[in-house]
Amino acid sequence: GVIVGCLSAKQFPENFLFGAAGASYQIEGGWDADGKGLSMWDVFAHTPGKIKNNDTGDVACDSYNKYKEDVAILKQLGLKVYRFSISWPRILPKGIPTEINQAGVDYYRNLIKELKDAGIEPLVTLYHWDLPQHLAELGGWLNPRIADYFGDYARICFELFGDQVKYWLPLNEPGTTCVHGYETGDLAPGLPLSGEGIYQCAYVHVLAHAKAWHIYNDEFRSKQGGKVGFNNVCFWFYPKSNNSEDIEAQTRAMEFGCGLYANPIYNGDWPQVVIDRVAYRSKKEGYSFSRLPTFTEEEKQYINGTSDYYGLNMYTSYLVEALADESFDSPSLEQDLAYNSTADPSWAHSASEWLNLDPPGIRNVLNYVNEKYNPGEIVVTENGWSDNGELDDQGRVTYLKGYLSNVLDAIVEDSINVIAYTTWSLMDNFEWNQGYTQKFGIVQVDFDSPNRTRTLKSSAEWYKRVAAAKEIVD
Ligand code: GBH
Repeated sequence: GVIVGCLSAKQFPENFLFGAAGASYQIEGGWDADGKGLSMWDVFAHTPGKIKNNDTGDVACDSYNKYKEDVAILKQLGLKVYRFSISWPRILPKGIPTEINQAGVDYYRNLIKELKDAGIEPLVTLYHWDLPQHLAELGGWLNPRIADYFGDYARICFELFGDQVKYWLPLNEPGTTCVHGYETGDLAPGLPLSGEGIYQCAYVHVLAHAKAWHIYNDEFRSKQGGKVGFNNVCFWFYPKSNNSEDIEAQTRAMEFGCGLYANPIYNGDWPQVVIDRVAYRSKKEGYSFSRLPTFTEEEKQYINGTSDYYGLNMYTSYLVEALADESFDSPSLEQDLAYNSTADPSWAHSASEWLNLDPPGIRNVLNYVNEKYNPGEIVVTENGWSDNGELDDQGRVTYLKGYLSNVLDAIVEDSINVIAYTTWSLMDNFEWNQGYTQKFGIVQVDFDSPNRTRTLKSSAEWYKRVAAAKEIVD
């Protein structure tokens, strides 16, 4: 027959959810309001010299008071999902279940109600780095008992909010905490335990995630019917040349980055490449054991298959070039990795040193994750661009257009089941050790004004049209 009409552009699926993301410490403020306990980020940011300009999240975007404005903006943009995180010490001031802070519970119940009334699905992260300080002092992510504390906290959140929440993510980016909190020490809790902290931290995160999933699965799934996903940051790495050393370096980069956390959850153990590499170097360094902890058979059973969807954080790509082993006198992740990573000179730069523009990278990662872990559903839970905060943010529009087109191609051409996308970030916010110097929002926040005035940027206007049309618009 004759096809009438014009060629239609590729469309996102009818029920695809467009949204935006944020995290408690980065936006809420109210750091000591109404009974909230201290988190390790309060302590870290209050320590002079840790954060650019000694900025803190004490007030941040003041979303503790202004959440209704945030929801109104999401609604105005026609967004259908909001990813936010719960501050553990706002619910449990010491992190332990003996005392529940009712004001904190009310805050999140009100936020969720506001979202639902606006037709917006809450996607809730239980932990986006603001560990109760009391638990940090008990050893934080080096202490396997934190998994038990996390389980108690997760259960309380499922009980308090699970009637309204269908998408959960227990942990945000274990990899970032383990590398920057426990290897280099430039993020909280600031422990430069080179070569050792990272693996113990990864081990405890995997156990904690699995515990939260099992608690939901055993005690809540049948009555609440939600999903508990695994969140992980996976960047894309290209080998710098076609020689076998660089191709092996690419494998190491993917397996020590993405795989270290995802493989235990989806395949029940660390990636073999990581097991072999850390064992080899540990032995040469004189250890009688590997710096990488071993999962018992029981733990392997317990952690395997503990994710209902994959929450992917993806921002950027690198080229990797293999380095040869030189010395064995100081354990470090850097030497375990044994590669140099650089950006291709043709990629545009953001305001963040680590973040460059390579749109095909996200399609590569979606294919990699889909083949390797077969996660069923994928939500892109973070993806975004930093600049200096200008309202006419054409760099961000270019970035989002490129990355979203590649997400669409992954859906349409590669048949990958991506069901939602929450851009990072709804608003400019506290960018961890960079303070307020790097802006990721599609909405500008005036940090000089006590009102923390919110103003839509060009990217927000553009994203609104994408969400309405369910296709990439100019
Ligand atoms: C995400 O991490 C976080 O989940 C989110 O809270 C954050 O605001 C957002 O990205 C933007 O940064 O100091 O040069 O060694 C993304 C992964 C890992 C990227 C740590 C920055 C530090 C680079 N991040 N990395 S560097």
